[in-house]
Amino acid sequence: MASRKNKRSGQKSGSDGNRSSLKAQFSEHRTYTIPDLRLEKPSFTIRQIRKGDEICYEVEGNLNTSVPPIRESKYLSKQQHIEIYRWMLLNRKMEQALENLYKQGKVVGGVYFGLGQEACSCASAYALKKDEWLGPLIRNQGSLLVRGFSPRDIMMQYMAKAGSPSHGKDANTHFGDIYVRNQVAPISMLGDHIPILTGVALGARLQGRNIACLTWIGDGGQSTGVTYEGFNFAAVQKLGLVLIVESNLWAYSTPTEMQVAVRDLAQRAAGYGVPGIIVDGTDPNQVYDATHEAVERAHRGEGPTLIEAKMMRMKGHAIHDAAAYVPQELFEYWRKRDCIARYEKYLREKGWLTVEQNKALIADVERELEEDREFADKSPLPQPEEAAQGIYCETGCHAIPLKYGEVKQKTAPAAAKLGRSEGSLHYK
Ligand SMILES: Cc1ncc(C[n+]2csc(CCOP(=O)(O)OP(=O)(O)O)c2C)c(N)n1
Ligand SMILES: [Mg+2]
Repeated sequence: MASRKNKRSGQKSGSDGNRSSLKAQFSEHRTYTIPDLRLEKPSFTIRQIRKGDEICYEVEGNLNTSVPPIRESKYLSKQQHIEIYRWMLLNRKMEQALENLYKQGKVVGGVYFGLGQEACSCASAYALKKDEWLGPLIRNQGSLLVRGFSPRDIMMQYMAKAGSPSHGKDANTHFGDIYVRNQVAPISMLGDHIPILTGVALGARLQGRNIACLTWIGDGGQSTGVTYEGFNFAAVQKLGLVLIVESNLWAYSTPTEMQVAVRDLAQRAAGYGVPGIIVDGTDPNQVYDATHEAVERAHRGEGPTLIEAKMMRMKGHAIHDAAAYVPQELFEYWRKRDCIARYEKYLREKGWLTVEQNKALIADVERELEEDREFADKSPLPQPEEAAQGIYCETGCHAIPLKYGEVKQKTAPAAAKLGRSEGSLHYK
């Protein structure tokens, strides 16, 4: 190798200078900080073992630590705390109602649960402004509620009723609303929402607005190619994507340890050159504050943020999966960290929710759900001839109205022109 001067260190590199040049480069390495808002950092891992002919998992580490408190929010008012608590309750109780409907044979297809993840779904969607966009995953049913769909919409959709958002043509949460609620319909392909929401943010920028677009991805889904491609594009173009990685320890029956080499999924933010942050996904205040700050960053045109929400999927992949592969003590550990029970306790200790007020709030949620369940149950199935309606392009159905105004520029400004602000990347 020809000997040449190392630009940074001014030292000679080449056959005799390789070692010193490497040393010089390493000493110049930047370290990258991922803020971690958690008040507890669980110290255990899941290991695969063989018992005779069976493959199973065991937990290694300490599961007997005390439950962390809820962190104070820097931004939420008392009223907003109560609202988030109510959304989480509605989310959980609606899923319980869906489970019952399934067991009564009234659901078409499966039921997917966000049990234990309600704080992540509800508090993040709550941080979005009304005219901004979201693209939920199948477990983010809470975000649909926050966004203005009613439990009856969701129950009718699961029962494939004529009056459901997709008029009985698709199941579970495969529906959206691009006109009023600015919600891109979920599909099952993992990661595909990321380039789509990036595209929505680009569309808004072409119309002169820097908006936040919120979407979620699982620990498993974060490893797909489309996740990387979509997020990288958002990073380069400084588009306001807010990506919440739902780090819930399992991708179907695969523990996170067995499909990624990084310890924290937020570390991947460094590879995109964007800020990453870790929150306790069972703490609504942490989820809200981190999402709120990411939304503000999006408004300033500074680009995407990656938020890792650590929690646990408290049921199987879907209703057909008993999750027998999950060590029972993991469920016990996370049950003690339940987002709703802890938030209720937090609100009571703050003096913001008395026992009576809580009872009244629960009764109100149950009344709403019962009314909606009855309405959904009694509503008709579609007529056979409706099956072919609204499927193919009808006149005007491709005309998508501009949301934010006329297109102001033909091409998005390159990241370089916008200026890189390394200060916001938590480099030390
Ligand atoms: C591209 C793609 N690959 C595989 C699947 C099948 N699949 C659906 S969900 C899932 C596991 C997802 O795990 P994770 O991303 O951790 O999300 P979680 O279920 O934990 O919320 C798999 C493999 C799919 N829908 N799309
Ligand atoms: Mg997962």
